[in-house]
Amino acid sequence: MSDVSADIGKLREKLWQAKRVTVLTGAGISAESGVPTFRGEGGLWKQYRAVDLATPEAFFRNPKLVWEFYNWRREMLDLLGPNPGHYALAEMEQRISRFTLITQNIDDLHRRAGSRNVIELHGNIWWVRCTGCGALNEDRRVPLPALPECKSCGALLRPNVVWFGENLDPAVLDEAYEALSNCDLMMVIGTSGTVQPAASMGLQAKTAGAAVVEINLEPTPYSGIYHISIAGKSGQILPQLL
Ligand code: BJW
Ligand code: ZN
Repeated sequence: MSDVSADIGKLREKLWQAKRVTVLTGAGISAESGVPTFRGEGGLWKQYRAVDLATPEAFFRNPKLVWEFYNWRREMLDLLGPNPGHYALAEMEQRISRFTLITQNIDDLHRRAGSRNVIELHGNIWWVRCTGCGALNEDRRVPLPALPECKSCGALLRPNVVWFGENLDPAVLDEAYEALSNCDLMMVIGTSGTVQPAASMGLQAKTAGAAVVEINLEPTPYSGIYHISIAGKSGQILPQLL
């Protein structure tokens, strides 16, 4: 038996014995759906500069450019769907009484796969927020106008996502910390562990006493620190846990 299959066996045992499971996902879980990641090969931040597209300063300097970037991603996501990794996590939620899924992804693919207890740390690309009155609305139009406007006050809308230098919603963060501080098992899946505060969450769960297991195609700064690190594609590994 290879190390990977032995580790999958160990994880399977921990998963079905755990009373409370928390999962943190990143762009890697959606890679097998065809959604580009940020930092790997073909990653968005290899092609585009995050400071030009994913900061509040960039948006106020050139909202049209930032909206072009998000409209392009909305068009792409509209044509893509969840993969076996998303579906396996949705199935686990059905079978494990206390199961919380924390995601950094804005793509909505976990919900589309059937996950319900989802904490979206970085927001959701299908929601827009008014820069004037703050109104928050789901808006599935593809494409949106080049500079979409608020129906109530006419001000410019922005994607309801968290850019660099912006605070995460404190209520959302509280929910995430509650889930990771009180679980027996935390799975950290498809994230490079470079963006804070999400990057520290696995370690925080470990400090609080959870077994922490990473699933990633590549090693990350945390691979040697977590209890188990499984090298491989989440869409292939997660279904084997069911
Ligand atoms: C597979 C796979 C397969 C591939 N199967 N695996 C403390 C220290 C240092 C800096 C900071 C700090 N605290 C805050 C900061 C600043 C900043 C930060 O962390 N910077 C670092 C880069 C240094 N953080 C922030 O600004 C955050 N705000 C904040 O903390 O507020 C307080 C504050 C304010 C002001 C100053 C200081 C503090 C907000 C961060 C928001 C991040 N936003 C983005 C864009 C969201 C919208 C959008 O999508 O457009 O979120 S950036 C981007 O990175 C996106 C992602 O959610 C996030 C994480 O990326 P992720 O998911 O890890 O993807 P990748 O591509 O990096 O990795 C993919 C992984 O998958 C790889 O490992 C592959 O191997 C793997 N993989 N295929 C399994 N099939
Ligand atoms: Zn408004």
